[in-house]
Amino acid sequence: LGDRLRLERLINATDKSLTSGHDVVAGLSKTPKTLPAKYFYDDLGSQLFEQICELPEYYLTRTETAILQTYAVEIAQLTGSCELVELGSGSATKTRILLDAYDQLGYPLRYMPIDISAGILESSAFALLADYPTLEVHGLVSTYEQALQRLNLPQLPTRMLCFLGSTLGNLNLQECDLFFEQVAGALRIGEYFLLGVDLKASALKPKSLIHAAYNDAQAVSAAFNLNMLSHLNHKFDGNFDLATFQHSAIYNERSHQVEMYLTSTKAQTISLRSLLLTTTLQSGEAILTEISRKFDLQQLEADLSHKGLHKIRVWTDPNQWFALILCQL
Ligand code: AVI
Repeated sequence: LGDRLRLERLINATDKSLTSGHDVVAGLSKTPKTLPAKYFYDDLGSQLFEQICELPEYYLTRTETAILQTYAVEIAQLTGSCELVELGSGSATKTRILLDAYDQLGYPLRYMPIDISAGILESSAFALLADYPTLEVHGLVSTYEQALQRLNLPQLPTRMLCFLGSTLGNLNLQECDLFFEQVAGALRIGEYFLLGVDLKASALKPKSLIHAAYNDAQAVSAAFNLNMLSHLNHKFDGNFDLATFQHSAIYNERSHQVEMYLTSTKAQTISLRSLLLTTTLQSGEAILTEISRKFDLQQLEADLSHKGLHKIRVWTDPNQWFALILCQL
């Protein structure tokens, strides 16, 4: 495989500070308390997320996959030959649909997966190289911010930056605004941005559907949510007792977002020793661990175009649950 694979770590896994933990301290010092969603994704968390994607209730992945399967060749025809750069590549299952389309049109296959979890990045890169004999992979173990700064370097081929799975929904309004700016800053004129987003509840999309996706019968979502605490325990020498927290997720109709919480079932004191942080929780006190925003297409297109990312085409499923937007800088 040698010359077809390059993996670079912009973050060091043995270094206990994915960040300084400053964001954890800030979130737990607020009322109500919050924790940053990126701490879901240690290797186990990434695996649990892959399991979520296969749950019957989690319609997002299969709906986006179906849209990609239907339109990948059209996407490849619109962009022409380009390198695929993917933020939050995970297992890269959906990427294969795009690679197949570019391959079918006879374009060379280049892929730059970017993920915060080294384990999943490596295993997905090996699997792709085995299945695509001409593919070249240059992976980055990195946060989105680091990677986008890094992409802002002169490179030869045209690139299409892919951000699939509605991960955009996990950013709040300000973060989203900044993210679009960073994307626009990382791309050169004429390059592409392919964005997959989950849409708001509507006549064709009951709220109960969205609710069930985050409250599955097998409780994988609950395990995923709780795993953040064990990740924080390892990373910051913490003493969260997972048995004293309960998962919940609600669809907030006013803000069109799912809110995921971990609620303490008793009054307790938590410490994260390497952060020198001690905090108390009341019985019944909830920590917000994630928002998952659901989008209005017109609003989103306006926000993108405001940052110079102009819509080329939009594709949805027949029920308009999910959308793929191709933009060009
Ligand atoms: C990664 N992200 C798009 C998922 C979502 O649906 O917001 C994370 C997730 N949280 C709970 N289930 C899945």
